[in-house]
Amino acid sequence: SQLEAQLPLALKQDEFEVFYQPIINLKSGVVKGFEALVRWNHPQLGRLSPDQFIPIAEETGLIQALGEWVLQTACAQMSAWHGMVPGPAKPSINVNLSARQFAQPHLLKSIQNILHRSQLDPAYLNLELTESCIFNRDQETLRLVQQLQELGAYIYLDDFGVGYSSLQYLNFFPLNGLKIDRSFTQKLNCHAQTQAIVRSVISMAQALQMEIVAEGIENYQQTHCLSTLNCCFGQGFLYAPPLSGADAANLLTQQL
Ligand code: G
Ligand code: G
Ligand code: MN
Ligand code: NA
Repeated sequence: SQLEAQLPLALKQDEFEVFYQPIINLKSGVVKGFEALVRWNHPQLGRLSPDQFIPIAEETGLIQALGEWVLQTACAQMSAWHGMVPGPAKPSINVNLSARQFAQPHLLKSIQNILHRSQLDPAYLNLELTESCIFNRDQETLRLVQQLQELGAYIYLDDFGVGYSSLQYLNFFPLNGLKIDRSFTQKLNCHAQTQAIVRSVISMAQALQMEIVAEGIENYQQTHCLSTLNCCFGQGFLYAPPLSGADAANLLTQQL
């Protein structure tokens, strides 16, 4: 396809941009951190969403270079923001890793280098994996998860609830957090069954000492419901869409 052919040059020509969606403490309203979400500012087609090019980048192998660029950009940005945030309440950065990226042999070394270059304290880096990243419940994959944690980073399972054997992953991998998929958040108000499922997911995550972030919060009823269910953190259009770096920095500054 046309996009496939343009992707490598787009990276060289700096056409990608990282946006930052705030992750909010639902009780206090304070920004806990941001999820980094990449966009492609295409010279003819305008701003493209990752759904339009991440799958292509995965197929062609460019995801390796693009993924490293996103990680480097997001870590350097957060490191710079930490410079302007006084005190211990520093925001964290969540970065998505695709399956192919996770499978590449130099991932650990590459993240180590990025942390070193950006001078970001690894305790503020959360890596969001999908089930497809950790589909193989084998010793090699387990070791990689542990090594990333030994670097000081935290491992989150993204889109929780939309896969098909999630509980097996929780049992096998020492995960630090769960992101509850927005399809659950969106049904919370009107659907008692969804509430029951989310309630049990949250109590299970708490028992496993995992942090929980609800995705796709669009109204206060959902926030209220999540708070009642002891979900501490969330993100969604109610609070903010993914923001440009400049807008995210403004939000942080206002909060000081
Ligand atoms: O915000 P939104 O439309 O931008 O994101 C759509 C999807 O693309 C989400 O599922 C998100 O996890 C994924 N995504 C966004 N940025 C990245 C990225 O840098 N790397 C990977 N692998 N996926 C991303
Ligand atoms: O990693 P992941 O797929 O979960 O990335 C989040 C995606 O969800 C991005 O595409 C982002 O733009 C989108 N998003 C963020 N907040 C909301 C929301 O409140 N409602 C909806 N429908 N989508 C959201
Ligand atoms: Mn995500
Ligand atoms: Na998600």
